[in-house]
Amino acid sequence: MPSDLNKPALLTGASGALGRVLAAALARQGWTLRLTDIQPFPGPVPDRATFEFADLADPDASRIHRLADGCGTILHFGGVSVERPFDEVIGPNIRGLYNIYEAARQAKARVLFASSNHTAGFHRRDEVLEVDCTFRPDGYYGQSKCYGELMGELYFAKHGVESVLVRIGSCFPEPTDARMLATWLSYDDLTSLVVCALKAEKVGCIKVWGTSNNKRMTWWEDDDRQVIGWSPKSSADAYGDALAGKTTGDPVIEQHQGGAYCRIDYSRPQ
Ligand code: 15L
Repeated sequence: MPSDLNKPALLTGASGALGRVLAAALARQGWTLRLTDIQPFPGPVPDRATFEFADLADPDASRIHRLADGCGTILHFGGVSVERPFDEVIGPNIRGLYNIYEAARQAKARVLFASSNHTAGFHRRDEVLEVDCTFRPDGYYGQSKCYGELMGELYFAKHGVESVLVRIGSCFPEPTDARMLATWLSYDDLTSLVVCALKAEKVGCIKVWGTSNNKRMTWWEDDDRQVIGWSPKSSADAYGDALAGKTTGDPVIEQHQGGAYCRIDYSRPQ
């Protein structure tokens, strides 16, 4: 199911931080976009894009299905994007994921799923992980991203729906603490990754670590980026001297890759 470059791409979570970055950058590059979110799109909708409200968690998924109809790719950035109580996560990230994959199946579209490093957050920082490492979610949010990756595997095995499952590290304008020397993903590298996923002829179901070319601190290696020809250009290394000492002093946070997410509601005796 190669992604058809002449078809629009559906971007969920378009009003969120990464959605806004992608909507602007992809529109600038000439991609035709359908944007959707449960929140209004802040500011003017870019050229070649349309915006429509949708609730991912709505059991009546007809709106999502209609939005996906005719699209070559669904860029799925919608849903809860930080650790939250279970009841807040389940609708958008579990039911919503099902709605997105059913929409992709009907539209014969590829999915790029914005997964997260929090699928593996309870791995220790002295480990270097391959992308097929054991899931060790650090909360309900991370666990919902594990579910999302498994959904991608299921829909490829059973229906041939292709997925690029991107384990995003920390995608912000610049790294701001020591952890991000390993986890930072620049906006430019995020955009180039998405464009590679849109353009690739055939992807199957692949997993990619979403981090820039960070060499000073590396926790993640051996993924499937060569399938889409992605090669990140930015690096957190230049921030190393300024940020290396910017830590919290909390062992639960500093020993685990997921950082502060591991600490939320942590109740093991220490
Ligand atoms: C994520 O998955 C979040 O969406 C983002 O807000 C950051 O917290 C990031 O992980 C991170 O680990 O830094």
